Amino acid sequence: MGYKRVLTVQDISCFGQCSLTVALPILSACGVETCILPSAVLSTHTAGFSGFTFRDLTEDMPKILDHWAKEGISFDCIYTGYLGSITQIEYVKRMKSEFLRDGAKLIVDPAMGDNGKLYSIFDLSYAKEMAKLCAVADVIVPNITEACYMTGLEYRENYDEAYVDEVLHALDKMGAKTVVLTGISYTKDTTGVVVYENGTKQYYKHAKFEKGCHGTGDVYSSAFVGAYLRGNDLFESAKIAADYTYKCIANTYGDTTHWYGVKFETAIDYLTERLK
Ligand code: PXL
Repeated sequence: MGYKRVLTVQDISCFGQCSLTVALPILSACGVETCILPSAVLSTHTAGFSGFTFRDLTEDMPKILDHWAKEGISFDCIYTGYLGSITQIEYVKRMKSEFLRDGAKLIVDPAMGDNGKLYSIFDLSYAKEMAKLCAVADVIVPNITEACYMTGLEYRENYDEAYVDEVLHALDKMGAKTVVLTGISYTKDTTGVVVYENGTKQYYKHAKFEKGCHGTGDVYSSAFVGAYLRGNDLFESAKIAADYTYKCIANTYGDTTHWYGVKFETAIDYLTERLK
């Protein structure tokens, strides 16, 4: 497969182990050249902290893109996460048309909500625009909350396979042909990921911790993109990312002082070993 170059676009939460402070080290550990475009700089992430600062970097984006265009810079993959504004969604579309090499992929984690709610800075109009971006992406990595906000489907906490089929059908109708749907749990003790590709679906499940941890969506997506760029197929990449994320949670669980993120560094050796 050779040495790949990825651009990841998401925020810098200076404290809190999410978005770029997770994606950059994980992708680098996967052996992928990792370029970044910060969407915003926050003092902390927004889930559980109050009074955080938020520097929106929307205005810098076109200038950075203009410079890259002049330099002839291009990527094997663009992977987007938490964006700072609706305008940035438009800039990601520009990135797709100008900076992807032949055969390169746009992978979008819509990163805007969890547990049936949008994160504090987002609203329905953002979700609507995100749906349009997901419609033109090669692969999307939503959770059920994000899928529901994008498709207008009712969010359910408890569901069966028929409901997940409905979600996949709605995403397909929206234009998303390849979906890695995370956090799919049919029993109290298990959770997993559904990979939907060319109209068929595969499910990988593993043991579930009683409580969710913050930042696991970003850990999962980063490991998924890293494994995929290392030449694994979609389902194998989804499994590697699930097993890695599980270990990160296991290494954090029970430490009540570490409520804001997961200790993803403690399992990096497991991830690199899996990719050998
Ligand atoms: O992990 C998703 C995420 C990323 N960035 C910021 C966040 C969150 C989730 O709350 O607040 C700033």
